[in-house]
Amino acid sequence: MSGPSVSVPRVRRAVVALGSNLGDRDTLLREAVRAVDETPGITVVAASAPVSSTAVTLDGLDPSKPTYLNAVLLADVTLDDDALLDALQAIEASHGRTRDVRWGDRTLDLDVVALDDERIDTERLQVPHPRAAERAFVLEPWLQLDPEARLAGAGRVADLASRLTERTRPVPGATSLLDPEPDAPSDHGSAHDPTPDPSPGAP
Ligand code: A4P
Ligand code: MG
Repeated sequence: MSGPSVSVPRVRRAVVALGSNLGDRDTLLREAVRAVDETPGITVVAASAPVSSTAVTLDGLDPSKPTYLNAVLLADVTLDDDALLDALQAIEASHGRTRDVRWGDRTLDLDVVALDDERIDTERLQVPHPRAAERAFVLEPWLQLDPEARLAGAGRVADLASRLTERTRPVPGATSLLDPEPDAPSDHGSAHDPTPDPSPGAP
């Protein structure tokens, strides 16, 4: 006779993209990484440093909009798809996220970029994220964490990033979002960077 069955939850590796262009962006991203890690069923294993990127709107790149900080985290997840999305949306909501305009300004966006090499296409969730392959602000911070990363159905992340004309910009002195917040006053808390936004494609 067999003993009681014990179900061990399957662990999936998630790639989650973070974005913020309103409020104290650096603090929002750091708090978001902590909140994701504190979620039962999610363990953050790595987080990139934030990078700066020009806002992409439905009309294209728009340097007149507040500049984004973007980052990527890697996490081990035992939640199912709906529970993962619910958890990320609850963290967005508790950090002031409102949904008014599609691709509009936001305090916090958390997108599932990849879940292992799965392809998911439901009403609520598309994975890989349908626009990840064309976004430097997703691919470049991901490459910080895993230079050999691959995106399901699209190939090497390094190859995808090298084909883009759009580039992100490093944030001076920025370190992994898992590191303690720097003590020194930072100038990257404001979405209006003191340095002018270079034209798209500028180094
Ligand atoms: N949804 C489907 N698939 C996913 C997924 N893989 N991850 C659904 C997360 N959500 C997913 O998302 C709308 C719906 O998408 C959700 O209800 C969920 O069921 P949302 O967060 O409410 O709205 P959104 O983020 O504006 O939508 P969307 O179309 O995913 O936006 P994108 O493509 O992520 O673009 N410019 C810069 N520089 N940096 C940015 O981070 N982000 C955006 C948002 C636009 N411009 C940007 C940036
Ligand atoms: Mg989103």
